[in-house]
Amino acid sequence: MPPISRRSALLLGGLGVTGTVAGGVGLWRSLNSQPAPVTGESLGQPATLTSTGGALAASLEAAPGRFPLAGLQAGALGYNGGIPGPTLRLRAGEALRLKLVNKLAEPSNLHLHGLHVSPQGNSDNVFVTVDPGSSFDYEYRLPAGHPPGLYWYHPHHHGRVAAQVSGGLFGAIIVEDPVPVAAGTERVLLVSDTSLDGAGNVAEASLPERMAGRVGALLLVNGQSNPRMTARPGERERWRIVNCCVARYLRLRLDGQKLQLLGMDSGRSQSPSDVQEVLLAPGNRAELLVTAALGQSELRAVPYDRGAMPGMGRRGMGPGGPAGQEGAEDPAGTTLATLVVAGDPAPPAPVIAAGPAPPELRSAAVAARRQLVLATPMGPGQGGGMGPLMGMDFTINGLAFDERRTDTIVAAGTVEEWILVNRSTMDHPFHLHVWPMQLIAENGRAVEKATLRDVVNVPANGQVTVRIDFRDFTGRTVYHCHILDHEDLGMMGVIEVR
Ligand SMILES: [Cu+2]
Repeated sequence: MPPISRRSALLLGGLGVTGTVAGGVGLWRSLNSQPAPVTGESLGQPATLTSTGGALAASLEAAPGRFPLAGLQAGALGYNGGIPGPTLRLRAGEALRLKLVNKLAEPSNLHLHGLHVSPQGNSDNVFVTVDPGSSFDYEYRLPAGHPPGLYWYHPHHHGRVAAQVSGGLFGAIIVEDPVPVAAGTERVLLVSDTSLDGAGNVAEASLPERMAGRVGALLLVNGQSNPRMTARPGERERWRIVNCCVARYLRLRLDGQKLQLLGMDSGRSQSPSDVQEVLLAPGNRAELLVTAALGQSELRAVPYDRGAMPGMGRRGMGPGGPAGQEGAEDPAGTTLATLVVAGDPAPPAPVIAAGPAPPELRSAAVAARRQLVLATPMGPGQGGGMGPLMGMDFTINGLAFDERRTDTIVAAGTVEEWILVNRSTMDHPFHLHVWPMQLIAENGRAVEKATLRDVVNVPANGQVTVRIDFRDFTGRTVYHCHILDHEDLGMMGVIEVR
C-alpha cells in the first residue's frame, strides 16, 4: 500500500479507512497518483433539513469514511455520511439547534459562515473546541430581519480548518426569501477542490502548498466531476453557488446562456442584473438566475490571477503552476458542470418582484477608522530553518493569530470604517464573522452601488475600504483571510464588540 502521511493518518485514522482500498490497489496504482474522475453523472443535490414550527433541530456527525468524490470511492471526511453535508433551510426569526458529533480523530467545531447571529456561548463561537469522541450542542437564533440568501457551514478549529474543509466538511444553509423568487428549478452547487493520494485518500498539503494556498487537482460540484444538468428552453433556473475551496478563486462563466446575478453573499439585489461572469473568492456565494437557451453550455472556471508567493512566479507552486492547477495555462479554464437544454420550450418565466433597498452606510456617522495590514513577512515562520521561503509568517498588523489576545475592540452599535491593506504579492480574501461589510472603495476607486459582502477580496499590493455596522450583537469573534491555509498559518485576528 502506498505510504500515507502522518497528517493524513491523523485525519482519517481510527476507523480503518486508510487500509480499505487494498483490494483496489491495482486500479489506483495503474492510474498513478491521481485516478481519473468519472464525469457526466446527473447533478445530485445534498440531503435537505427544513425547519418546522419556527425551529430546525438536527445532528451533524463529522466522521471519516469512504465517500463518492468525482465518482471514485475516496477516503475523506463528511457530515452525516455525505459530501456535501445536508443543506439546512430555515427562515429569519427562527432558531437553529445543531448537535455537532465529532467522530474525527482530531478536534473540530462549527462555524455558520455569513450568518448574522451571536458569536457568544454556544452560538457561533469559534473558540469552542469539540474533542474527538465528544459532542457539542450549538444553538443559534436568527434575528427577525435576517437577510435571506445562501450561507454555509464548516469547521473552524484553528490550525486544521483547511485540512477539514478540503477533506469534505462543508454544507449549505439557505435563509428563505420573505417574498418568493419565481424560478422553476432551484439547485445548490457547492464547489470544492481536493487532491487524492495514491491510496485514494484526500491528500494532505505540503508546507509550500499551504503557504500558496492549496489548490486541489479535482474541481467538484456537490462532490461530482463535471456533472450534467438538463433544462427546457426558456426555463428559468436558480443556481445557488458556494465557493467552498480552500484557496481557489472561481471566475465563473456560462457562455451561451442568459445569466443574471440575483445576489452575492447575503440578501439579494433589488433586481437581478445581467452578467457575463462572476468572481467568487473562497467563502463567497452567488445566486444566479439562468434562463435556459437551446443547446449545451459549460459552467467554467476561467483563469484568475491571484498572485503568487515572492519569487515563485506564475509557474511556481502558486496559482497556475504545476501544483496550482488553476488553469492559467488553459484560457478556456476548467469545466465545472454541463447544462443541456433541449425539448419543448417552457412558458415565459414570470417577472421577478423587486427586493428591498440594500442597507447603506456611506452617509452613516463613522465612530472609528482603522487600518488592518495583511502581510506575509519573512520571519521565523511556521517552517523555520528550511530556507527563506519556509520562513514566511502570515500576519495582520504584524501579528500572527493568538486566541488569548484581543486585537480590535469595537463599541457595540457603532459604524466603523476599515481600510484593509494588502502588503503581499498574493490576494487575500478578508472575512469578518457575524457583521457584513459594505464595500466603499477598491484600490482608491469608489464603489458606486451599495454592496454588502462577508468576504472581501483584498488584491495583492492593493487596498479596500469597507464600513461595518456593529449592530445587534456583542462578543468576541474573529476576522481572517479566507484562504483557509493562510488562516491556519496565522492570518487571523480577534475582535471584541462590547
Ligand atoms: Cu490569504
